[in-house]
Amino acid sequence: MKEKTKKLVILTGYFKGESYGLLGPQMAATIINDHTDFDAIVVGVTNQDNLSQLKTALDHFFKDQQKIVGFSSLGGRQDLFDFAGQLKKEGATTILAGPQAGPDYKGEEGWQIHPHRFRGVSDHFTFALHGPAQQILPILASDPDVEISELDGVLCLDENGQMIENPAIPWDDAWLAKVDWQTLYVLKDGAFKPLSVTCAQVLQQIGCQHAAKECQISIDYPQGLVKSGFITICQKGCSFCDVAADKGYMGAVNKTAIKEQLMWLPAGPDGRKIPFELINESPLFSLAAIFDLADELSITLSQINLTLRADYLLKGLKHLEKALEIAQKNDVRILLSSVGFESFDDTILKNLNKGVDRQTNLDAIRAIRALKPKYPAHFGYLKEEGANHGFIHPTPWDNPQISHEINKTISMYQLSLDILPPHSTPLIIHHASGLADWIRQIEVKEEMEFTRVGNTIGWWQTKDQSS
Ligand code: B12
Ligand code: SF4
Repeated sequence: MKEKTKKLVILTGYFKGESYGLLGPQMAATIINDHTDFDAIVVGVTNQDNLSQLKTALDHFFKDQQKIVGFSSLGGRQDLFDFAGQLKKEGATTILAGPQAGPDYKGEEGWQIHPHRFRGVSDHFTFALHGPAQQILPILASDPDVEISELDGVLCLDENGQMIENPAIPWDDAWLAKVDWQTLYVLKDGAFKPLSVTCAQVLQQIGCQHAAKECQISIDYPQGLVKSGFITICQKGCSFCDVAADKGYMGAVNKTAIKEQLMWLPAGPDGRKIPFELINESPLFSLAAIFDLADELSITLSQINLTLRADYLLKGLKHLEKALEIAQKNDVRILLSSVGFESFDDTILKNLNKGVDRQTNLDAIRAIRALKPKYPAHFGYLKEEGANHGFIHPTPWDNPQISHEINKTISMYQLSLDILPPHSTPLIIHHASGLADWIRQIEVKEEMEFTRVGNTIGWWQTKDQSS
């Protein structure tokens, strides 16, 4: 094969010592490698990485070529936003892509008249690309004179600094079929070194069913405000969730694409496909079908990780048992890697618009615990087995009574034993999530300002407290 002459790097946030795959960025790199004359790699950048070494590695990688650097799945990391800005200043083409690329590029709603709000990162990037990766193809295929500002999914500034925003094209299963998992690199000794992915992902659904329908919800004022009350917002799915805001629910991926994704999974040392997370918040109804596809492909699986909601778990319990029987026969492990319990208090669950109550979460835990002895080796849900279930704490609605009740539930049902993660996740309010609408309404009504922390809203601190 002819060696490719042009290069592109996609930088993403990553965790030190890990070896998981990055579905979105790696799918984008695969599409670029298969359809352009660019050689694209993904580099996972950890919090511990030295950014001047990263710069050296990029210089070395691109040599005298124009640097084209995509940024995706940054998790709000300001250091990487700033790094993009620095590269752009030095003449590189910097592209913001992946989930929430559009809102992060444009900035928070109303920032122009409310200067404390997140003003976006349009200064740091040449342009942003919102939505499916194949939209990059006309950009990379183009001659330098092509008008990028007219292409699908592009956000950029015109010569007067006005925002141009073109709608993204719809998701298309034909482009969701292949992921080359060999495209992941990390920074080591000032250069990019390939990283073998040990846990990948298979995309079975785009977005989440819970985010399919918009409805009006009421969310309580935060604790500690002199006034109390509630705010009404229009919301699809959980009020804190970026998937709900970014993708909503775009439906299931077709069988052909899923089959191809399974085929492209690398094999581990034992010849079986490496463990993968099935991306589907309601995976139990179609779980057995994954085994059928594996049979059709004559491949053997090793482990399927599931991320799901407590109510979907209860609804699909019979299907889970059926899948576990098949798993046992085939010596495959099914791991409930993350059940989104989020809280054990009804007020907090209501404000998160989780769509489940405390009792549903407890019923799901009872069901999981009852299944474990039946399939001890082939069913996992414990933290020691690699699970990390959703538990959001602290939240703006905590008060002594709620905390007391949650602690009572935790001890009564011995949740610390097998369910709760070692550390809870504090509530994070991304500026484009439903809760951001809630907090902005409070700011306007009560004439107060909450602190902004990069692209998130610091609900725990008002501006006058921080100064
Ligand atoms: C799969 C997944 C993962 C995987 C892979 C992550 C990845 N970046 O691919 C794993 C398990 C590793 C993971 C980890 C984490 N995740 Co995650 N994850 C998801 C999940 C379930 C699906 C996302 C997905 O793959 N969608 C399908 C793909 C095809 O879409 P996509 O990512 O948008 O990518 C397409 C385009 O955007 C585009 N694209 C993407 N990158 C690029 C780059 C370029 C250059 C171009 C041109 C195009 C392009 O091409 C892709 C194909 O068309 C979502 C929740 C959900 N149900 O959607 C959460 C989600 C994305 N994760 C989230 C979080 C918070 C995390 C963690 C930080 C959690 C943690 N605390 O550990 C980590 C850190 C991730 C990291 N960077 O290391 C949040 C993101 C919040 C945010 N705004 O950043 C989400 C939205 C969950 C949530 N409910 O809030 N995650
Ligand atoms: S948090 Fe989970 S269940 Fe809620 S909308 Fe997001 S993806 Fe769906």
